Amino acid sequence: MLTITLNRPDVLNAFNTAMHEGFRTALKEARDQDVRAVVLTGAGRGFCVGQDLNEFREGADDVGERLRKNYNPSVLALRTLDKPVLAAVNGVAAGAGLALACACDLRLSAASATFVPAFVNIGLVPDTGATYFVTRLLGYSRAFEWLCSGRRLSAADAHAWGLVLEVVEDGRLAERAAGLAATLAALPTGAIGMTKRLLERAALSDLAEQLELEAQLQSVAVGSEDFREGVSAFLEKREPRFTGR
Ligand code: T3D
Repeated sequence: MLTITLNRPDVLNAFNTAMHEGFRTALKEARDQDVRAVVLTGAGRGFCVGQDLNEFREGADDVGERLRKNYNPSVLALRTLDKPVLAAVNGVAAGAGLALACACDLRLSAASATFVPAFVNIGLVPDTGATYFVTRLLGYSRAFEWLCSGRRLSAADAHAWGLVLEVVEDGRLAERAAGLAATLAALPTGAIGMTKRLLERAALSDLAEQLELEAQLQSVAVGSEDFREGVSAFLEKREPRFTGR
């Protein structure tokens, strides 16, 4: 299991150039086959508040290019990791930080954490995939209301909306996230990665295409050591020991 900690606590882990570089490096490490689950969290009292607005003091240069160069490759790298990815939202998640939390497969939230779209509050449109992820997680109507109001959502409300899986007492978030990540890491990682691909395609495919992709990926899964182990364990009436191979 790998924990990626966004670490600029003085500014609630807002992204500057150095943090983009560190995040890219960590996401490369996360691709290692021996890493079977990833936790994304923040240092200090925030999760991540997106772009460091101090970088706009001198005016905004080509923001589209900055997104293409920094946020977009990272969110694609995060979203396409073929293993479970868990956001442990320890504090406020805003702007691109909210989008990154939503790009993860699951979200655990500290009780005091909050969720703020933020973009509209400074006259921007949502980016870093926020429109893609929030619409898929919440549906159009809630996505529209929330992204266009920019209002702060409590952890309890985020849970009621289905945005977060669990709300955890503040001091226990890291422990709970590590426990859940360990459980996820013990699953047949190849099958989990392919399930992610299928879920991603499901919103875009017609039934015939989806059935075909399921058949293709099942042929891959059936060739794995984890499939052999799963069947053996079932027949021998014991717990399986999956290796992710
Ligand atoms: O060019 C590109 O790359 C474009 C990409 C854009 C992607 C984006 O993410 S755009 C959205 C950027 N983010 C925001 O607009 C969020 C701005 N922050 C806030 O609205 C609030 O701070 C929060 C709702 C997130 C949290 O509120 P609160 O009351 O819990 O904390 P606070 O007191 O406002 O903030 C604490 C400190 O963090 C404070 O510094 P100080 O006064 O203690 O020295 C604050 O200035 C700093 N901070 C918070 N957000 C940012 C930030 N500093 C720099 N950049 C921030 N985004």
